[in-house]
Amino acid sequence: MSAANQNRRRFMKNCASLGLIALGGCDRLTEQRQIQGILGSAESLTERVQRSLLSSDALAREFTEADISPIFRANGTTNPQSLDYQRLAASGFADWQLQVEGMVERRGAFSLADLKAMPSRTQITRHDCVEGWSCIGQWKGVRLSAILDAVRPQPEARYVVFYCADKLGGLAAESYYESIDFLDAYHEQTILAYEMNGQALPVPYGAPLRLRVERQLGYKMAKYVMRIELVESFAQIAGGKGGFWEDRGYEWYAGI
Ligand SMILES: Nc1nc2c(c(=O)[nH]1)N[C@H]1C(S)=C(S)[C@@H](COP(=O)(O)O)O[C@H]1N2
Ligand SMILES: [Mo]
Repeated sequence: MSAANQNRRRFMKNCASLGLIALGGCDRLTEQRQIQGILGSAESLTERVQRSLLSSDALAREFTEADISPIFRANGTTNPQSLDYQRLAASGFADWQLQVEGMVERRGAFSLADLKAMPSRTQITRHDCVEGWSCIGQWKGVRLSAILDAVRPQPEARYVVFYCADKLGGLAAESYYESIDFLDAYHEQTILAYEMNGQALPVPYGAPLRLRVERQLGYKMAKYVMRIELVESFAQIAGGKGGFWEDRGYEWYAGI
């Protein structure tokens, strides 16, 4: 599918979720040459459409327990190979700590027990992978906003970067990483999950801690999060595009 078609498809999906299809607005819009040009060229169209039309606190759809997928597909890395990770996993992550640093007033290091004592949220949501499959699961985790409140972002900080324990299939020298902006970071459904379907988060799904940022595609949801850094720009990190897959051509804003 061409980039223009992909953008158009995503635009239509956005319109559907905004209820615009019923008004015929999207079809008519996309028939106009000028608009098609914009759809084809502007990578950040989705971001601009969503950010201008949706309120920043709009919730992703939530489901019921009956909707939970009997088998949730595990994708990408399913068991990080590094000795450090293997050692942490062997002791049930008792010695693991989440490091939070960068543009913060007060650096933080949080054990799993620390995180579990902080404000949490439980949600049943649909995970959409860019490869075209979806699964519904229940996630419980610490609200990212609670972590940010604890470390106090400096005023210049613009992005939250998540560094993971895995190097995806030996594909790259650098570890998997992702980034989101503060609109998503403070969103009610943005959590660092330590439980899935009522149990401690299993290794294939990102133990001990994985990001859920429910209004975006699966590749944003960093698993095996070890360290968080607050930055003003991600231009100097790895390939400079804000994420492992972004450095390989995926869009940074993966809104659905
Ligand atoms: N650290 C890490 N996070 C990752 C990946 C990965 O390979 N490594 N894959 C991403 C992709 S493409 C998807 S679809 C989801 C898969 O999450 P799941 O295994 O819980 O289905 O994790 C995302 N986060
Ligand atoms: Mo994915």
